[in-house]
Amino acid sequence: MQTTISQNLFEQAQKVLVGGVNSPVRAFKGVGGSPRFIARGSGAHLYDVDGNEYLDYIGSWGPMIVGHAHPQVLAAVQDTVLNGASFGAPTQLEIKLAETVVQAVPAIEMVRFVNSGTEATMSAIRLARGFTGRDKIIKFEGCYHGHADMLLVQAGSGIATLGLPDSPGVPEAAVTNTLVAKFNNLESVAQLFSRFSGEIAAVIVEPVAGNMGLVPPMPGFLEGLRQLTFEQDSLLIFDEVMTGFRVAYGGAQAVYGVTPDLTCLGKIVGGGFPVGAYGGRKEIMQKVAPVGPVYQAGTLSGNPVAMAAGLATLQILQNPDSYLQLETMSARLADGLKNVAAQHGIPVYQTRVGSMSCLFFTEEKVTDFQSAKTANTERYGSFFHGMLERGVYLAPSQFETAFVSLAHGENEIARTLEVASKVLGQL
Ligand code: KE4
Repeated sequence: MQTTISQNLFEQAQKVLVGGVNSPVRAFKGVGGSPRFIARGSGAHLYDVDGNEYLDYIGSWGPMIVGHAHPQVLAAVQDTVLNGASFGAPTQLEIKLAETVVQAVPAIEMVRFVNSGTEATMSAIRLARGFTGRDKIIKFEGCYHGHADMLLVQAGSGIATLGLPDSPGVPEAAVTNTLVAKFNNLESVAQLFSRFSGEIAAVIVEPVAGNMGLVPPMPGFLEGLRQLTFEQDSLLIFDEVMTGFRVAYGGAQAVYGVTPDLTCLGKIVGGGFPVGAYGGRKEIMQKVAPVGPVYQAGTLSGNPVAMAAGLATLQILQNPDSYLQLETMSARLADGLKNVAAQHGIPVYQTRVGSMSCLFFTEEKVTDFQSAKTANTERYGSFFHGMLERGVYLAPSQFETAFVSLAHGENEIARTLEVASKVLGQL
């Protein structure tokens, strides 16, 4: 595969863009090699600057669930942007998308749009602290909620721990109130609640973990978090930036039947444009400025062009067959990959929830970050490059999630499995 232009662009990019990218995972550090520079996307495919075609399982890390350059989304964007890009004043489009979100997610009675998932989770935590008057929060090892200081925290040793900064530049003081528990381990959460009873404002969790590879909640885990937070007068925050409108139109809370107090959204709700959102019960949301004292603001929040892209995307997803198709194609992909790996004697652990899936190169059952880390990242890297060379673009890290879109049909899945069989046969 010829990638000369991508390589030249990568060299040029690294002179002015840190690492040549605007988000670290794109630099291929997790798998080696240099990234492909994308010229355009269409449906399930990406085309790089050297003219190579790829079947895309990143989908911009989740947003492109209806496929790239969907005509309805493009038309909505074009119609809107012709009237101007941004006004810094309210527009009707913000009401329309807000009403659509409120209608889709019963736990969201009121919503605030922001510009990224990071802003959504950062604001939801500030709101939870303002609403409860408490400072501590619980997050889970291996869950990622964006790069706000208080969430860039690694677990220390032991099961239930005080957070330690996960990045230079994050002062101890910023994470002193961040407690770290283990995903799928209610005991580790109960320990923190008994140790810091009355001090914990909220538990924030990816209801389906998508940032340590894909790790589903075990039966009872989310229900247990709901019970513990209820008993302790703490808020339960579902970070559905990745799962919102992804695993179901109503998100993971619709799949598992657990109702959080606050929900964070992103990715799909912007249809590929920079949109995040947080929302929840009216009595909580009323604490946010300008109605309440909890301050949060944003120049481009509710940007009309982004609202139009999000609205058009959700309107396509409202077609009742959408999630059936996503489910069918994703199951075919996941089951197919598992079978092909078995045929070649490669130990893998496959996970899937809706149209999110992950092929862990380990023989362990993956239920949390520790077990996810048993995966053979070298072998994943070889698999990734073998697939990329043959025109299938997977996540450039073992600890990410693969996404199927409505544009991935039978032919696309069959092609993927055919290529995977060749690549796994050579591992
Ligand atoms: P953003 O600030 O990147 O829009 O959203 C942060 C975020 C929050 N919550 C969850 C559950 C997320 O998955 C994310 C971002 N996801 C990563 C993918 N693992 C974005 C890709 C990237 O960092 O470039």
